[in-house]
Amino acid sequence: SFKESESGTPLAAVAEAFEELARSLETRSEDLKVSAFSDACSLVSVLFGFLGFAFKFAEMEYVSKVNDLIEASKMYDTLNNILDYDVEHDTVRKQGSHSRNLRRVRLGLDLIKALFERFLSSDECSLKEAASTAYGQVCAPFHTWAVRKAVGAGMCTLPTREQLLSRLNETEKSAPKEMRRYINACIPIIEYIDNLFLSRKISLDW
Ligand code: 1PZ
Repeated sequence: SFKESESGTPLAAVAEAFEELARSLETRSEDLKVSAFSDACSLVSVLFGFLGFAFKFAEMEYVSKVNDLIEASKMYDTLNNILDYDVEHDTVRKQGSHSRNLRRVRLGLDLIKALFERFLSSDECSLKEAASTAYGQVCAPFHTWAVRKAVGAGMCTLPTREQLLSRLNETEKSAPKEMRRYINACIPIIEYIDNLFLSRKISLDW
């Protein structure tokens, strides 16, 4: 269950966590630690609770990938170490590998970023529209037909924009600020993760 941070809302807590991660990347220009990264990612899963029962499966899928990275943090210090291991063993794209799960979690972060961007682009935009567009852009290209169909059906069960905001303890006035904080913090983090693959000549078309 969600523990309220001093800043109050779940969205603010998520924004805070990713800002801290982005800062560690920027100021110490350090390799991202597996533990710091997976901790921030696990915080995101609180948002699923506000989307309703149909997204239980998406939540389990996301959480299992994040938990795998938390598990990996016991053996690997940095995300670079994970990639090094999988490159050496030719398991980067192998189902269940830490590198593959990192790639999946990164898609989840990007999905939320795209959703917030849609959400901010106009207050006419319903949650269902915003989520469908974001999913189509970010995740659908990498998902099977069956998964895309299931997600499409689930979209119809999403709460309304107003319901979501009220469940998140936000308003049309307060939410945009937190969403922007998350979007801005995520940009360098997503870029950093993509570079872990690209710098090793691994394409991102999977
Ligand atoms: C607020 C967000 C509303 C938008 C809702 C969009 C729902 C996305 C539903 C994703 C369903 C994932 C179904 C399973 C997909 C798997 O086939 C793939 C590949 O797994 P592998 O073969 O590597 O084991 N798994 C994924 O792509 C992981 C997807 C994680 C994305 C979760 C969304 C995170 C959104 C968080 C919202 C709070």
